[in-house]
Amino acid sequence: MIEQKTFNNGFEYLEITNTSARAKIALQGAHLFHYQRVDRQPLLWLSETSFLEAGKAIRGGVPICWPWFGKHTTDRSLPQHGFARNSVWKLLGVTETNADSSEVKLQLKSSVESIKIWPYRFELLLRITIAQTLTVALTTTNCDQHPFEISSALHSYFSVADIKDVVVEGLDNAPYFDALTQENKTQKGNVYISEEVDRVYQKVNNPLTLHDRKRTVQISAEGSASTVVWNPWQEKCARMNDMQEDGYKTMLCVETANAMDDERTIPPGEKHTLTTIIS
Ligand code: TA6
Repeated sequence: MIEQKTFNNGFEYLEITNTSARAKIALQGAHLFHYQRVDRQPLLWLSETSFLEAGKAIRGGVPICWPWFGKHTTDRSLPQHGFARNSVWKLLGVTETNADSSEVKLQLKSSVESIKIWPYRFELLLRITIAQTLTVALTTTNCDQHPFEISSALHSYFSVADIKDVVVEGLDNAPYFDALTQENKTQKGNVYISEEVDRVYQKVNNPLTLHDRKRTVQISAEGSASTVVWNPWQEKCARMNDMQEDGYKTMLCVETANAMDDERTIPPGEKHTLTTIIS
């Protein structure tokens, strides 16, 4: 079942329910901000103080970072992580393949406004499959006469019982850029979080496993060779106006990306799909 709902301030979202799970997707940013299997705790973390209003990115769920990841390389006045997550997408439709699986399709096309920011014609299609497994697939189509380069991320916020107990397995020996020290390093063993972490891992070509006291989550990717791991920790969290003071204790971002060395160039008329599969 799918229902179109609105918060009191007019912020529109979709609520999808089937025999597997319940999910909520804001039309702004095609932003999945809730996914919960019928027999489980919510999979995705959502800040208790997140904005849920036009023009402000939701703090949590799966933000779509596109057509650039991080700060814009030349124009700092442009929004961090691109404009897709602050744009209102169009619902193309929902396919209920069967009782336990629903596929929601949303579209964002280039516009006069977008071309002022990023001078290319494009079409974005997001397919979110709500089932026992959560799949988010972002397809970029180059509708322009010129090739363009994108960096992007499905910036997933995972809900965890206690960040101190979390282990991320599968990044052993992966090179990464440490955004905090601006240094290139190599991961040794599993990833543990006991301070602010902001890392872009490269050469990631295997599923990752997030071990949490509550559960184990497998994160697989297609069309991606980079993964971002982020936790703001205490000080940065306290400075964020859309994150509760102790929010860092119960979340971890593990983001399926095309970031830094994994940026993608798309020729005219061609497509690229970035997919994260979470089970
Ligand atoms: O994915 C990690 C990161 O790039 C961090 O540097 C931090 O800025 C985070 O994204 C959140 O960014 P946002 O623009 O959503 O506040």
